[in-house]
Amino acid sequence: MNGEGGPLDERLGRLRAAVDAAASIGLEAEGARTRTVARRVARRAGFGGAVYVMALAGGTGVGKSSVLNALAGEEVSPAKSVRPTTDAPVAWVPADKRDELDALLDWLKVGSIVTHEGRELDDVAILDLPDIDSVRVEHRATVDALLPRIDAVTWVVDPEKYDDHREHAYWRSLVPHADRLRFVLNKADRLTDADVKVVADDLRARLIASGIPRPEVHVVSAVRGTGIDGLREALADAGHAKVIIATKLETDRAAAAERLGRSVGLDADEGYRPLLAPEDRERRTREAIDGALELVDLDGLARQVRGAVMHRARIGGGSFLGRLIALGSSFTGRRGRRADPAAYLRAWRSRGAMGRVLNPLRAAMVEAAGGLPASSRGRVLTALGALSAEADVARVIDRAVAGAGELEIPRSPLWPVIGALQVVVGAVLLFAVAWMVVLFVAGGGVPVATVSAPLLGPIPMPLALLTASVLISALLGWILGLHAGWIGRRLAAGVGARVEEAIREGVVRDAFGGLDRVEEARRVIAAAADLG
Ligand SMILES: Nc1nc2c(ncn2[C@@H]2O[C@H](COP(=O)(O)OP(=O)(O)OP(=O)(O)O)[C@@H](O)[C@H]2O)c(=O)[nH]1
Ligand SMILES: [Mg+2]
Repeated sequence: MNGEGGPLDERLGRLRAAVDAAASIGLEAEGARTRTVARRVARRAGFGGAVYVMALAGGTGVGKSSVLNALAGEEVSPAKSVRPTTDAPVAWVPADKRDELDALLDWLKVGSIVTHEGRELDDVAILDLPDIDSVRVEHRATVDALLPRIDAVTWVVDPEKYDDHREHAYWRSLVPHADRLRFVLNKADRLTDADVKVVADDLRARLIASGIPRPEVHVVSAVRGTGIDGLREALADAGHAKVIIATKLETDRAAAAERLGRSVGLDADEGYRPLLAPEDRERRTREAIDGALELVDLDGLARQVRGAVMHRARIGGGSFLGRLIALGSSFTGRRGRRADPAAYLRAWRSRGAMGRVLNPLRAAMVEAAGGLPASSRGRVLTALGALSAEADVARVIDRAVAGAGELEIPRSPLWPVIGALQVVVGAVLLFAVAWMVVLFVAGGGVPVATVSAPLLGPIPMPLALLTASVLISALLGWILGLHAGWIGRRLAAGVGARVEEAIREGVVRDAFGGLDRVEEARRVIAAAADLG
């Protein structure tokens, strides 16, 4: 049983994978229905293909049993005028295939088996079924359970009974199997030749209206035997049993795959198409990432990092006053606001509404779900993550910022050197101040050395020292600031890039991950439905 999509086993394997894929995105019921078909097809294929099963089906009293008896030339299944007559399926099978048919007939729950020696119909097991329309509703249940397992159907009608809404419903359900479906208009003996033509044409028209494009109609009379030879020949010439079975099973498999495909918005005519066009997906992702980055505020983060580095530099290498201010800021909490990257990142929620991330994400989900049938939309939306979107986004951002702000603020060996110089300069400054105080107290009685500065002339030594130490301290502070600023910027750039990358990755992988999972499931289903 090879077909376009490889051996049946392989095609069924893809169908089973599609069932799992459907279940993984919340479409368990659709998957279960498909699995039932896959099992049935595999089971039937397992019984082998030497003999195909053809069932005579139709309303009560149309002459199903009579047609079988006429084909057999003996009474296989009692035909009576009381209705309904046949309560359980009866099989008429070639005697030499009887044994190998045992398991198959058992699966079909056919207990009543009559064998024949005829050569003509040696690759078909003909089943006479109970009716589909009598007061015995269990008859109909029997037929409904059996029909999907049958390889070919011959639908029997009589001149009185061929326009029943129940029959039409059956015909429509058999449309995919039209190639293995034929019709018998029985009791032709009750009509004039002219009426036979009228009724047969009318029946054909109704069948075409039911979706069967070229119905094969046999006009017979079971009691008179007219048309029976033609029907027997047609059945004998129906083709190889193997082919009939294979095409039946393939039809079932393909229909099940296509139906599953429709539940995830796949159209057999269009082929595979993602729910969300890649460019829309990209745009929504970009919007969500931008929104998340706004909340995280990379510029603010950079300021915090630079502030933290500056703080550390001041403590290590600041002037006396600078260190005092830095230490003071640690205690007053000012540093927490201006130089604590970790706390700043953790507080991302305070910087705006999550809608900036959620809205594009939700829009993407709604756009994607727009391509789904209403019956599965809700469940697939859940699989897309619609219900957990807010929590997912919060988790993505929390995870992206977690730890990123716990920085090891680098210490430069330059800072303690500057710090030591600041101590020396500070000491000189103190010395100069003290000297000036002494001079002041002495009231001019003490001679004082001077240094001569260009343009300014002689300057008292303490004043010169004071000025120089203030200038040098400022210069050292400036160098410290420059250096710390440089380190801070580098550090901030690194942290910013890491956080940005983590946000990007988190949004793409986690927030939009539902779309990936649903799309992956759809691809598996598309492969099963040969939509590659
Ligand atoms: N006139 C005429 N009567 C027929 C013909 N075929 C069957 N009958 C009669 O129709 C009645 C019902 O025939 P069955 O063969 O039992 O019909 P059935 O479709 O098997 O009916 P159920 O088993 O109840 O579903 C019997 O009385 C038959 O004799 C026919 O070609 N011409
Ligand atoms: Mg019958």
